[in-house]
Amino acid sequence: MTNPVRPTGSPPEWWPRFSSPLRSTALTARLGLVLGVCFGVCFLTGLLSHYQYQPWGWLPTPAAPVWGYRITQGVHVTTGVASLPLLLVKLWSVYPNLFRRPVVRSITHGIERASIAVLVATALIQLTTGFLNQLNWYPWPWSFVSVHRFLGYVVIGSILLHIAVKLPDIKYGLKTKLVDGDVLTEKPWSENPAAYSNNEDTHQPPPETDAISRRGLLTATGAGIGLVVVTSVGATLTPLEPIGLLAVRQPSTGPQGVPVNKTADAARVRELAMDPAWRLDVEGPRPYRLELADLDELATEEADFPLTCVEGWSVGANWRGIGLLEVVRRAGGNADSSVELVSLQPRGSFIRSTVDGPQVSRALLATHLNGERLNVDHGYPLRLIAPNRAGVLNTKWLKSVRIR
Ligand SMILES: Nc1nc2c(c(=O)[nH]1)N[C@H]1C(S)=C(S)[C@@H](COP(=O)(O)O)O[C@H]1N2
Ligand SMILES: [Mo]
Repeated sequence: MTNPVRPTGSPPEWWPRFSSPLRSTALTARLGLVLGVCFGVCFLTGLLSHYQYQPWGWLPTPAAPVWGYRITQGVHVTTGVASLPLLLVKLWSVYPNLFRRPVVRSITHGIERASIAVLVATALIQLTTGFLNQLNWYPWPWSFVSVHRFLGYVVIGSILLHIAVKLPDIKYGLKTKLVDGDVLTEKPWSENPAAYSNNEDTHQPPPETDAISRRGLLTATGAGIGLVVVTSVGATLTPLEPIGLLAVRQPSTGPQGVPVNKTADAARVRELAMDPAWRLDVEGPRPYRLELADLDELATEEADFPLTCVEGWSVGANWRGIGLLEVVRRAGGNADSSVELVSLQPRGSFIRSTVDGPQVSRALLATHLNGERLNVDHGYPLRLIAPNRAGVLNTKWLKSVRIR
């Protein structure tokens, strides 16, 4: 059997340094397959959750299922996190190719190399910035959402190109069967050197090393992925919370069993929110105001809507409040109105949001969370909570409702 990845360039003298018996087309192809699936799922759920975050005007986000955003964003963040160790191991499995000379052997080969450079660079930036975002850390000056979305298209585009270019190698690598004991290659090197594509230049068997075994490598890769996933997913799956080392927001860290991203103090809104003279201005064809004393009487609707942050954490929660539609109707609007909600918070990116379409009929202006009056950090005296909606769009500490 000929190996289509057999390199044509001659290896440098020190090439044998890279002769790890673990690197093979079979290993790289399998890692690539798993990584490709992870990236694909991550991309699709990313598109969906971006749509839920910034829907097109003519197709507002549905209100059902109420946990929709929890699933799309949860899967997006989890597959993204799992991709990071996988990508590192995959790069390790091929990086000796960086040292092949000449660097560019033909125009097509040059294009292929350039496309891999774009793929590796954008994938690494995408995964690390996404990971830092999940840790609620934004140490860069650009707008995360637009850059992340743009890079998503670039990464997926270059993956498709990469698959097309490497198809013969991928087919060859995946054809190599698993045999018990030796996980990835049918035969030892001496019987089938072609399977060890990166070593064949030396025409010597791989050196005896006491390095990690192939099975050990796979176990370590799996364990690495398991570790980051399991320690992050505690942000979504409550039973895993105690081991959520990478889950920065956990239910038990916030009042009323719900995490808080921005406290009333951090938002400089505490005084305004606690003011007994608080009023909600409802602006529309028939404007009116609600006072604190009106809220208790009106807040009779209950709903179980999860709260899902774009950073990936989420919790199920029970809310009580006033139906948004009722508030809108009293001011002369209806279920087709576009409703803008504005916060008392003086400054910040998330001080207003708009509810459109099916969510208008299901959203609540909440006064209670998990059976208690809202804690000021959760938006006392009144906050928006809507089904199938990103956390950032559930504006806290409301001051006005505008029907447009
Ligand atoms: N006014 C205002 N509302 C806000 C925010 C904010 O910073 N200011 N943060 C949003 C974000 S990012 C999330 S995830 C949810 C979190 O709600 P919680 O603090 O009650 O958990 O509130 C949203 N509402
Ligand atoms: Mo958030």
